[in-house]
Amino acid sequence: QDSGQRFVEILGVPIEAGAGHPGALMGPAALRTAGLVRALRDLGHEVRDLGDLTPPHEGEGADRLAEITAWSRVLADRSYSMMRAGGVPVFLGGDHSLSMGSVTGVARHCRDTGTPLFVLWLDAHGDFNTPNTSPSGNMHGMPVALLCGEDGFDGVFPPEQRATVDPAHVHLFGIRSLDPGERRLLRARGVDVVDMRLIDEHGVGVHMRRIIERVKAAGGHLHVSLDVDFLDPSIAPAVGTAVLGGATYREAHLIMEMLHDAGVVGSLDVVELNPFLDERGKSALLLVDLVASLFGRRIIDPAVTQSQIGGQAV
Ligand code: B3U
Ligand code: MN
Ligand code: MN
Repeated sequence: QDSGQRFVEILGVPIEAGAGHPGALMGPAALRTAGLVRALRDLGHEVRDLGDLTPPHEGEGADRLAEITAWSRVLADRSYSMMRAGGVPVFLGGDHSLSMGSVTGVARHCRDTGTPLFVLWLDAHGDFNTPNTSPSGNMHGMPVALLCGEDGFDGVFPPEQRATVDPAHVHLFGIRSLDPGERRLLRARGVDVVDMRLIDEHGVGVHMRRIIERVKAAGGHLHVSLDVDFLDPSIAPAVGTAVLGGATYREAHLIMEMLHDAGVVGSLDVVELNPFLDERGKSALLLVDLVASLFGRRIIDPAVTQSQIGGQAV
């Protein structure tokens, strides 16, 4: 599970049918332009760029649900085969509806291998709407509900292609915008929601440590899904659904560094980057730096050991 040892496979998923604003389909190109591949290679990783997934033809001109269904099926199969290949898959969005496919593929592989799957969802939003609760109808607000097996998504995957995530293994992090229906559902399903109130009171480190320890104790696979709107819009303006009060530059880097040191991350989505809304590439460049932190970039090897600060991970 150590992301420092295995090769990295990058797949662009230029989908924007799940979002309210066009532009996310340019996300993979912007992340490559910002130097994602080079940053990972400079850290000593073997990186295979698989290019972009091709839009499935069935989806074109159809309604958005049909389009996302077509993408999700193709992507889930691809994600599953990337997992079987043994690397760390990195999915570049594209809007957050892509996680319906990416995480389903990861979940199929974890089911095969008997590995407990945990999901860390870094986002301003809960993304736990269903077609019945969604105020907007936008599918990027629904992927976690689909992944947790909620009703209303019957057409997306045929039953035999479905692979769900236990809602008790989902950690939503950075949350500051929930719709009434999804808030009720999240509570009913027992999803762990680390909202901004908890982050302000305890700091991100306390909650990240708690989540990491849980995944480690279970010998689990952690899938990280990073929505650009997790970050404060002042540092990452390139997103169609910006919400004030997001993660700071330093909080975001600390999270990535802790995840790297824990060695539990087995797959990653970087989603919702809308380069049309960026300011001179600053959001794309920040995302590349965050991914680099997740894959091992650090300021200096820690000189202070764990025991010196009372047993907490350094
Ligand atoms: N919860 C709202 C807003 C939203 C969720 N995810 C994003 N926006 N990106 C909705 O439309 O479901
Ligand atoms: Mn969001
Ligand atoms: Mn999201």
